[in-house]
Amino acid sequence: MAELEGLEFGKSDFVLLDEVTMEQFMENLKLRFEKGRIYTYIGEVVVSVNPYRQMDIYGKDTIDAYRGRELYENPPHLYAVSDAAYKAMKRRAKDTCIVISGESGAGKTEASKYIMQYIAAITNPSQRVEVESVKNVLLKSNCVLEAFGNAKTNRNDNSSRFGKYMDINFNFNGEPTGGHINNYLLEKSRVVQQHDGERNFHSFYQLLRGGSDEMLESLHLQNDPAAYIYTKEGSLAKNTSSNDRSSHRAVMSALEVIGFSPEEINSIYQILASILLLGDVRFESDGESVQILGLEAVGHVSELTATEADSVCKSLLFRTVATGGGDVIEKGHSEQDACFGRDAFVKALYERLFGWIVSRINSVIEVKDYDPALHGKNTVIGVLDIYGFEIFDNNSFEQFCINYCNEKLQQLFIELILRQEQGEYQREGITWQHIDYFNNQIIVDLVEQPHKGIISILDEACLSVGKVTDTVCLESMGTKLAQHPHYTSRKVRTDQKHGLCVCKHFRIRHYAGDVTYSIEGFLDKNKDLLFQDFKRLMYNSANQVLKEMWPDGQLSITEVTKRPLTAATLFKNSIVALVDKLGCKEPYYVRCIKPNEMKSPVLFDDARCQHQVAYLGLMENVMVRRAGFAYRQHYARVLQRYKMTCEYTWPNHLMGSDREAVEAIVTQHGFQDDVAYGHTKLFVRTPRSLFTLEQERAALIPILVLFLQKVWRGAL
Ligand code: AOV
Ligand code: MG
Repeated sequence: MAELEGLEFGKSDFVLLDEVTMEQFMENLKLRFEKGRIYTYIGEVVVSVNPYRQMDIYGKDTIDAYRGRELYENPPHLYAVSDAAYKAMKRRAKDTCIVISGESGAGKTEASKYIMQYIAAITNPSQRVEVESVKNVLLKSNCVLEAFGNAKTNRNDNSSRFGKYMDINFNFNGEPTGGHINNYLLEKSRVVQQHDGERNFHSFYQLLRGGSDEMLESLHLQNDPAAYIYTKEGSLAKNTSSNDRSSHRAVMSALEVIGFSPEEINSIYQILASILLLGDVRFESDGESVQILGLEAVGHVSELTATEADSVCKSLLFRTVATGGGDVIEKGHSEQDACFGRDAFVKALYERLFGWIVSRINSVIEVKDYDPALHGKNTVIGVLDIYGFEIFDNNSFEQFCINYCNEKLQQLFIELILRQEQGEYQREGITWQHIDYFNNQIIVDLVEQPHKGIISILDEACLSVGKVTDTVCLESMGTKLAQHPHYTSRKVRTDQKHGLCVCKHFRIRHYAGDVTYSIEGFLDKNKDLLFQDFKRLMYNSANQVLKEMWPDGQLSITEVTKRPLTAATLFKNSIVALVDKLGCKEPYYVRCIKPNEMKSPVLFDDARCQHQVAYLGLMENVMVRRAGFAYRQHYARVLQRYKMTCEYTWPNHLMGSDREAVEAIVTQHGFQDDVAYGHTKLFVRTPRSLFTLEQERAALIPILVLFLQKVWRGAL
């Protein structure tokens, strides 16, 4: 309830709209944004609009105001849902999760950081050292993960290019005892190529701009991103250099605090340097064989990776293959294959580095020696911050995966919101009416169904023996999915004279809008082929950290027979597991909205916002909340708040139970037809009734204050 905010700030809960129309919804959202009220509820769901400016609402005072309070006691805030999730976890020993969704740049990562800061601030009042250190690592890990997993895109200057799900574990006292981070599909293609106006991962620029002369010299690097192919394009981005410098210091110190050893930190930067240097290695063919141009760089790479220079050259130029007869031969690459091999190697180096950093952080925060018999149930709050829905000018395999992931999360939202409502009514013994949603299951099926879905068709093409090209695969998708209402293949005329048409694109009608994907590169990215020679090269490194990242390099070529799962299938499996994990927790939702494309703090682009409200299903969310009962509250709470409005309950009621006392209040105000009595809670159908009570209470407060003043002065 909006008791702490005047009506000039609009309605603090969309459920309180006079009518549930898109017009009223948007009017309220806009008004609140313009008044600097970036959070609004739909029941327990927080709708957040990115303010694109620093807000003074995250300080210690605010944290204190929200600590331990109920949702409606304060203006809407991330802190209120964080507290609700924390209370559910602590009081009822429930595993909970906070799912943050919204498109790229809508504010998910920032929200996840505020949520974690809040949880850190309200726990461990006794400042126990081991708890403080867990909290510290959890908070510091953000800085490291963002450096290595985020990049400037055209949508967001600090876009997460990986998905993150973080579990925070608590003991029976509600103190954090540890945690675990799961990361999802890092967009590794960015290491070798970036779109116009975008950058590589922050880590490269931070190193090149922030590393000391001594450090750069030892890594054989120059302090200029423009000097390297992989960072050249992104080096032009404005206003980034000073950030890069200060971030480098922050990352170095975070790595230390987390507990990375100096050798480990050194290895991380040696890998980054090797990647930059490998980018500058060229190949030249004289028609017979292929040579390396840039042998100096190769020498540096071999030094930095603690491998033999000859072996590095060999891995770049040849691949070892097992013949049918069991012989092993070395096959020289074509120039094109050598480039392909190098890029795959560089991408894998970065991906494994990232994965290793995550697992290293996990090893520090992992809950050790927890004995439930001794310490009580170990409960969890999960925070999900995963890449948002993306539509770019050119959409590729990565966007396909990211958008599929968002379909799955939308599916979960639908299921949980309905399930939660239904569950609550059932528990409280109340009948309710069903509301229809647009169910996006049909799109989820289009992507993931066995044998028929897009991923299956891609996998089939990747596993077939003959060389299937992207376009052939697309033809096959076009045929198999022709009848699907959410799928179209787009033909492009390539030969005007003969009228030849070739399919290059396909379009999926996603729940959030139509996205046209370019098929080019899909099969390669899905196959994700990396020549075994590179794996062996790294496994044989004298650097233990590097070796640890490449355990599969120990297999000899004759042992490598099984085809690895494709990238899309691995991703699908990880998302299915994620959804299962979230599904069995009590969910809290933050739905983020991006107000404009210009990163402006004052612009509210009506059309863009309305589109997001529509596809996030927020209107339906309000309707479900209202069709059932807009408000529900424990009897004791209702009584405490409104007892002054009823002669039978003020100052104390003499009825048998709180429920009977609440019935007396409701009857006195004449809205008994608008409520239902649950086993433990009062359910109110329309906001109007609640308003009546609120108004009456507000009118009585000055009288009450006068009354109390008189009592204090001894006048009564
Ligand atoms: P995202 O996580 O949703 O996008 P971010 O959380 O990175 O989006 O937000 C993008 C930018 O918006 C941030 O870098 C801030 O400048 C600004 N911003 C967001 N929330 C706030 C806030 N509460 N207060 C002030 N500024 C904010 V992506 O990771 O691209 O899907 O993959
Ligand atoms: Mg993000």
